[in-house]
Amino acid sequence: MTAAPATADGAAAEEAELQIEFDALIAADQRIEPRDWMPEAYRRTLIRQISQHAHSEIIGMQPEGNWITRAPSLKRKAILMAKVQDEAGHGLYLYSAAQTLGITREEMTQQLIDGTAKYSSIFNYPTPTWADMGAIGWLVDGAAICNQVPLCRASYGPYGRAMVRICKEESFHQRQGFEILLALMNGTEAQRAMAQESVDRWYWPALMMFGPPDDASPNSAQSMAWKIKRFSNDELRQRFVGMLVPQAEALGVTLPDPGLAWNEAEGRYDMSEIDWTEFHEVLAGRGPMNAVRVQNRRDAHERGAWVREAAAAYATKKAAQAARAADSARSSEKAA
Ligand code: FAQ
Repeated sequence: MTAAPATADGAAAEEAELQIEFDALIAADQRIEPRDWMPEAYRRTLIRQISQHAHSEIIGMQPEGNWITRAPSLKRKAILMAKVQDEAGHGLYLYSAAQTLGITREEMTQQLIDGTAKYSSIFNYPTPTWADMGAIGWLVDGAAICNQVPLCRASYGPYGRAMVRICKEESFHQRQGFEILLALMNGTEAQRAMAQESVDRWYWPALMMFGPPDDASPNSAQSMAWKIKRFSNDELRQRFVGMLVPQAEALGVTLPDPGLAWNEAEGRYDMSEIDWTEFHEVLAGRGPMNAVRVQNRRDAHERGAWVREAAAAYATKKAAQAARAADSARSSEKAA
C-alpha cells in the first residue's frame, strides 16, 4: 500500500504516475479492472455507455413482450418468452458491470424512470404485426451483434466479459428472427407482404442504432483511444449493411434503399443518406413510443416495490438471525 502523499505536488505526481500505468495497460491491450486506478473521464464514459446499454436491454423487452400473448403458435410463444427473458438477463449483467464503477442500480433505475437516461432509439418504434418479431430479431439483434462483438474486447474487464455471453445469445436471437421472416416469405402472398412491410419500417431505424455519423459523434475519438469502442459508428454501420445484403437476397425481401449499390472502387456499399432529423427527434423523446416505453417502466417499478421491500425485510431478518446465532455460539464457547 502506498503512503498518502504529503503535499498537493505529491498527489499530482502520484496521479501522473498512475496515468502512465493506465496508459501502458491500454497500449498493451490489457484489461482495466475495477480495482485499478482509472481516469475519472474513463469511469464516467463507461458508466454512461454501460448504463445506456443496460437500459436498452430492459426497455427493449417491451416491443417484443407485446407479442407474447399473441404469438401464432405455442412453439413461437415459448421461443419469444425465452428471448425476452434473455434481454432481461443482459440488462442485469450490464447493470452489474456498471455497478463496479461506483454507481448503484437504484441510481441508474431512477435515471431511467425519471426520463433523464438515454436508451437505444430503436425501442421507441411500435410493433403492430407479427412480422415485427422477425424484423427485430433479424435487423435489431443483427445490428446489436455487429456493434457488440467488438465490445467483447472493450478495455474494461467487466464490460468485455459481460458482452461475451450477451453476444452468444444475440446470435441465437438473430437467427430466430431470420427464421420467422423466412417462414413468412415461404407463406402466402399476404404473409410475404407483411414481412416486406415490416422490413421497410425497421431497416432505417436499425441503421440509426449505430449512432450519429463519425463527424457528428462527440464520444467516438476518445472512446476509441481508450479501446472501449474498437470501430467507429460508420464503420460498423457499413459492415452491417454488407452482412444484410446477401441475407436479404436469401430471404427474398428488398432493403428499402434505392441508393444501395456495390461500390467496386471503395469495396463497400453506397447507401442513401439517413434521416438524421428523425434520429434526433427520437433521442429528444419525441419518437412514436418514447412516452409509452418510459411510463410502462415506471409502472412496473412501482408495481414491483413490494417485492423489493419484502426482499429487504427478509435480508434484515436473516442478518439478525445470523448475528443472534453468532452471539449464542460465542456465549457457549465462553461458558465451556
Ligand atoms: N440511441 O458520440 P456518440 C440491443 C447517443 S441493445 C440513443 O456516437 P457513443 C439488444 C449517445 O449515447 C442496443 N442514443 O456516442 C436488444 C451519445 O449521447 P450522450 C443498445 C444514441 O457512446 C435487441 C450521443 O448520442 N446497444 O439492441 C444512439 O460513442 C433486441 C452521441 O453519440 C448499445 O448500447 C442511439 N441509437 O456511441 C434488446 C451498445 N446512438 O451519452 C432487445 C453499446 C448514439 O453523450 C431486443 N453502446 N446515441 O448523451 C455503444 O456502442 C455506443 O454507446 C453507441 C453510441 C454506438 C450506441
